[in-house]
Amino acid sequence: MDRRCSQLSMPILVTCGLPYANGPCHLGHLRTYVPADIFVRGLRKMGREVLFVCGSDAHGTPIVVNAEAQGMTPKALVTKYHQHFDEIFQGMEVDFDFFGDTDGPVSHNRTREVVEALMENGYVYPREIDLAYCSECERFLPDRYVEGECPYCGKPARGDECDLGCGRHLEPGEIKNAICKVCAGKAEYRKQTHYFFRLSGFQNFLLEYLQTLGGTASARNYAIEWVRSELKDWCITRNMTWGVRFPGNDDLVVYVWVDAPIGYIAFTEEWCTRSGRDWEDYWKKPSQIIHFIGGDIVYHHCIFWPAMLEGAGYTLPSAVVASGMLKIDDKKFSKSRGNVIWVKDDYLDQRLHPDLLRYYLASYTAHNKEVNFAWNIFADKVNSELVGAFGNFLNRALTFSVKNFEGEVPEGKIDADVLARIEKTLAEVTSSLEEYEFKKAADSVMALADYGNTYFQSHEPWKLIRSNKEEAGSVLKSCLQIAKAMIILMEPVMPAKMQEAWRQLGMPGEVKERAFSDAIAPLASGQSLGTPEILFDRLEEKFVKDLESIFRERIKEAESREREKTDKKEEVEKEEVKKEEAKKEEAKRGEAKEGEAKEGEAKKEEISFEDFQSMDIRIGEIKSAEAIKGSNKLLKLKVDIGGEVRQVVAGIAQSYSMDDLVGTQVVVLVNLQPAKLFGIESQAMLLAADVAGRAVLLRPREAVETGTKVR
Ligand code: B3M
Ligand code: ZN
Repeated sequence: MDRRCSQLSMPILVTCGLPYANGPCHLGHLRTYVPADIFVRGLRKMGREVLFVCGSDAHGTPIVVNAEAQGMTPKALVTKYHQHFDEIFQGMEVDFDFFGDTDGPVSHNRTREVVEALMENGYVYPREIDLAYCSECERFLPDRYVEGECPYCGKPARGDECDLGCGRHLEPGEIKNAICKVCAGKAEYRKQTHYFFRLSGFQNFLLEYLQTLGGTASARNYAIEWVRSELKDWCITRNMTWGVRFPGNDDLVVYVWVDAPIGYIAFTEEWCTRSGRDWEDYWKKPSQIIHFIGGDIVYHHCIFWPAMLEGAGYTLPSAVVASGMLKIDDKKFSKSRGNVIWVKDDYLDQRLHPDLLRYYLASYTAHNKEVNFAWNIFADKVNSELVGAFGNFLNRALTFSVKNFEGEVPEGKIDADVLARIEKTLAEVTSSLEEYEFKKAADSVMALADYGNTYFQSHEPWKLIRSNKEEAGSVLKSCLQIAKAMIILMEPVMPAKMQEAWRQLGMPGEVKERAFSDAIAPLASGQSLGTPEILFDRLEEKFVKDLESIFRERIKEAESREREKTDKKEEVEKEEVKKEEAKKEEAKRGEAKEGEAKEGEAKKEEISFEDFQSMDIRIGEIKSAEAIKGSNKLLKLKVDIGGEVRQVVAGIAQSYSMDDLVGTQVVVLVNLQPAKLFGIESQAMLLAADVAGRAVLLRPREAVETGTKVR
């Protein structure tokens, strides 16, 4: 977090990305919520007052489509999953002060207020657009109601995103060859007036704002790059009835990505009303607003959301903390392929303790990196780290003291080295949490446990107790002090288990309420200890195998489901393959020359540095792009290479739309022999990555002067 801000006593608000109330909670969700909860608990232990809110995302077409499919109203579906998430969060000890939903009246009102403010300030304008319309169903087809082809990469796309291809956000009307999702009929395009948010007007503001944005560096850097390259205005209305009515036009609702983040404000308001506080302290005055989100919604939180807040006159977020994605068994998480762990069915209902999973998620890797989950790794971590190191130390220190010192903290002096070691850990834990380094925090408490085990082992209290009871007392008192520190410092990660350990240590009250600094407050000799018990149980092999087989069964089922689908589709696909091949043939003929360079791709001989230097590679800027008659792969481009404009023929028509290319900086091989393609001379070559036959252009990471040399 921003240290400068944390010095001042500004109100702190922490939020988590809102889960769609559209399906059960899976491990991918927890990747964001658990670390956020750890962070909040940590801040509170540093003496800061923090408000922690979240809620269900109730709107958007997936919810309506899904509700229809299940024969429910959207409201009923939302209620069902809202309750589910609420239960899971309690079960996982993710302890929001308020967990709302975006269909509540406060959310509706706040959304309308923000949109009206944007309209008054001139950031919203109407525009007539061509929208997919199904004449069979007599309706416009917003977002998930429509399927078709991505206009940029040609892959199958649905609604507002190209999820199987280039991943772009798709604006209404952009999708090609639209098909109605309800009746499967071919859609037509009809004109209708929609409302746009003038995001393009916020470029300078965002560039400046993003420089100061805290949180994970990768989120900030991605956002800066996007803002530099281009900002398109966003269509913020949809043809639906489920959602927040657009002010002044009752036939439209606002796009879900408008009202979803406004939920953060509404939930703050709802909590404030209950607690007699003023929500404006968070959203209208200087405050610290920290958003925890999944790495896939950085664009919405670092670009769209701050622009909206700025345009409507609200306080801007001070940090966006983006978590890395989750993999299962090293494979991409996928519900349809069965590669998923459901938090309720697969974890909590198996009577697994929430703290084990919290520890796994916090300590597997850095917050911005990808986490891999597998049951065997989980079991290894539990058995070696929690049972073998952490639990073992607590149990040894406690059992020995109870047995040899009448169940009390012994007389004696705490070792100065021990106190210094605890102080070091305390400093590491606080600074790691402030920097969103949850793994570092958990690791440093674990290192303290290792230190404790070594300390106990090397001081041999089982011998000392016979030769020098007083010294044995000091050793044990030091060990119990380490135990106390471990419990306090680990509480944010494993709250329930640490409370249990706290009780065993004989400490009164709740460890949750104890400040981190209490870790060095010395234990009082003579204080009664509790009854030592095993804190973490070993996960037995048989149990782990059973968990694995549940998971494998699910994958198998998904595979056979997929196979059925594929069988049906096969005929259709065969046809498509034929067409595809014909297309490729045609392209090959056109690019015989370009293809030459590709030969011998597998193995290439070493070249000298001089060989490399003989290539003149420069940064160019595309000035214009035109289709080439007879080729659906090639485009004719004019590229400025620094004071000179070259004509380039490039095989990128299927990867990019022509409008998109103009103004883009590219990497150009300038001194390649000219060649003729489709009868047109190409005087240079653009460098691109070959992604399974699709050309992905290389570009400088930031804008540089045209003509800059590449070395
Ligand atoms: N409901 C879920 C997602 O895209 C979406 C988040 C909203 S946060 C304001 O991850
Ligand atoms: Zn695409």
